[in-house]
Amino acid sequence: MIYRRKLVLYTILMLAAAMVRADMCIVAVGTVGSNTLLSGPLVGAQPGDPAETRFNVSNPNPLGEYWSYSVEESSFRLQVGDVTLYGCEASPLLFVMNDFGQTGDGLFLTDVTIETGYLFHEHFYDSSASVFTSPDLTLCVGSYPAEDFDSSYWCVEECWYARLVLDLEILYIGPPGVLHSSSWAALKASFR
Ligand SMILES: [Ca+2]
Repeated sequence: MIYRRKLVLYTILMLAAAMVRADMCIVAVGTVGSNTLLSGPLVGAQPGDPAETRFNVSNPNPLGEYWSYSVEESSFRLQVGDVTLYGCEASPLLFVMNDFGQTGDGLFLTDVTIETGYLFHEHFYDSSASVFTSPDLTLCVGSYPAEDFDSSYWCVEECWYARLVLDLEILYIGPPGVLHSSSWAALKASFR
């Protein structure tokens, strides 16, 4: 029964992914680990506060084991506790790698300018190269718990000594229309 539910959900996700092949959504869910920010809307965030980032990507650029995607600025959302920041600047690129140099799998977004000049970073890396089977995000649809990555850097930075560090609980990759908040519980329960 559980297997059947997984299969049905996976099939739905894959069909949805195929329909919007160039458009995928990355959602990271976790909590605040530490906060040394000095100013701005997230200065009051406390360790343990719930955190979530999401953004849509498009325009995959295949570069072998290392693909880049354009992040859609208007889709970017960072939520920490009861504070939500929307949008980012300068068309950042998300990089996804699979078996890159035969050393690992990962997802990398770096130096993204968001509200009030904060810089946002999101790196999740698996040195065993077993978490992804392709740098094509449409082939990576699913949910990935923090344990799947042995290195993470997910934070909001104000300067080199002032940053809000986020601890990942689970990463979702899927079509934007599927990854809305009401489906997270079902996804989490079904995939893992
Ligand atoms: Ca791999």
